[in-house]
Amino acid sequence: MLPRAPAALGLLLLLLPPPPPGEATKKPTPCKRCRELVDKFNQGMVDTAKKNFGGGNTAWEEKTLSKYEFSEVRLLEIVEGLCGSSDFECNQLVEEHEEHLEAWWLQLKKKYPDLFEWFCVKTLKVCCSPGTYGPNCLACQGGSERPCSGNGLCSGDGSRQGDGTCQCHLGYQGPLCTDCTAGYFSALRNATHSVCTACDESCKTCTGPTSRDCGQCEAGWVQEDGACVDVDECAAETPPCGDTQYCENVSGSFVCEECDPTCMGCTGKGPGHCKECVPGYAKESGQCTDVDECAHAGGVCPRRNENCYNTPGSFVCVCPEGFEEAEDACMQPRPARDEATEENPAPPPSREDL
Ligand SMILES: *[C@@H]1O[C@H](CO)[C@@H](O)[C@H](O)[C@H]1NC(C)=O
Ligand SMILES: *[C@@H]1O[C@H](CO)[C@@H](O)[C@H](O)[C@H]1NC(C)=O
Ligand SMILES: [Ca+2]
Ligand SMILES: [Ca+2]
Repeated sequence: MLPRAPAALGLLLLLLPPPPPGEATKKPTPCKRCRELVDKFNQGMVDTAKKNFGGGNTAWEEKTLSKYEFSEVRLLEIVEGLCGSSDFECNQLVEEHEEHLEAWWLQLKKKYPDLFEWFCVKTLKVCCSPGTYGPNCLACQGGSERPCSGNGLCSGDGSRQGDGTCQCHLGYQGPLCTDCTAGYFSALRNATHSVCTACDESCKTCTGPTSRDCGQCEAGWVQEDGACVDVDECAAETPPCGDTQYCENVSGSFVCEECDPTCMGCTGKGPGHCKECVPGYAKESGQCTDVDECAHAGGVCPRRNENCYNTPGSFVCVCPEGFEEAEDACMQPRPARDEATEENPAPPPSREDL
């Protein structure tokens, strides 16, 4: 018997709230739960192996060490670390089967060193050995040694579920995942192995790795001198991009990018590739640059005394501070006068509405 553990577990289980009803729908399969438990158990064995009795090798220490190694004390330590305190399902599983775990630990470990095989497959019958599936643990398609020729996943592999059929990895197809899909070619094929390798990006189908091995070209490539070469879509008679965009030829395709905002039409990125400039800009050593209208001889501001400020793409005319705007000039300020008394004879505030 495990000292104290059952009582402690029972108390723990009583104190725990029942699992929320929603959990039931997405709970892990019994096999997955068993596998997790075994993983934790194996980890517990690793952790406790490092523990206690470091160094020294006197006869007494060796004797004590081997005593601990197979002891119920060590088993209890491992079992205590198996489940999180709020993991109801895990604690239930341990409680239900701790006699099994104890029997394996004390008597069967030598004969059945793989706890997963002994506990989850043979004893609880909730899992299958790797490479087998279904209620009776039948061999997967392609055999239990290398299911699906090593190129796919066997449905239900290692569980008591599934139908043993293959879900092939990318590039493979067929019941045993030995055939290559379009876009892949067979790089190796013998009685037991099949390797499919991706074609060059220019091929839709191929018999080898380069653009010269294409059967059909991929969209965006054309057959030329025995190879598939990229189409320059930008050179098409009707350009594929808009008036405010330029076209960039890329492998298998093309992209349209917006012109610089200073351009009216362009052939590439930035203000240096404009066809024409937008109003307010002019080409200056090949680049569309803001025109400094204020620098024009004679000035651009129509009114007398007016100040000119250059802005990107334009300019503004404003009267100097304190000047007053008139039809055709900025007027010098008149001498100051008492505006408050003339225009705002402020009445004393009424208190009645407070
Ligand atoms: C098939 O090819 C694999 C991978 O190269 C090789 O390991 C295996 O021995 C080959 N089997 C046969 C039967 O030739
Ligand atoms: C663009 O077009 C030319 C065809 O003139 C092609 O040879 C070239 O490789 C294409 N692709 C890229 C990414 O430049
Ligand atoms: Ca292209
Ligand atoms: Ca300007």
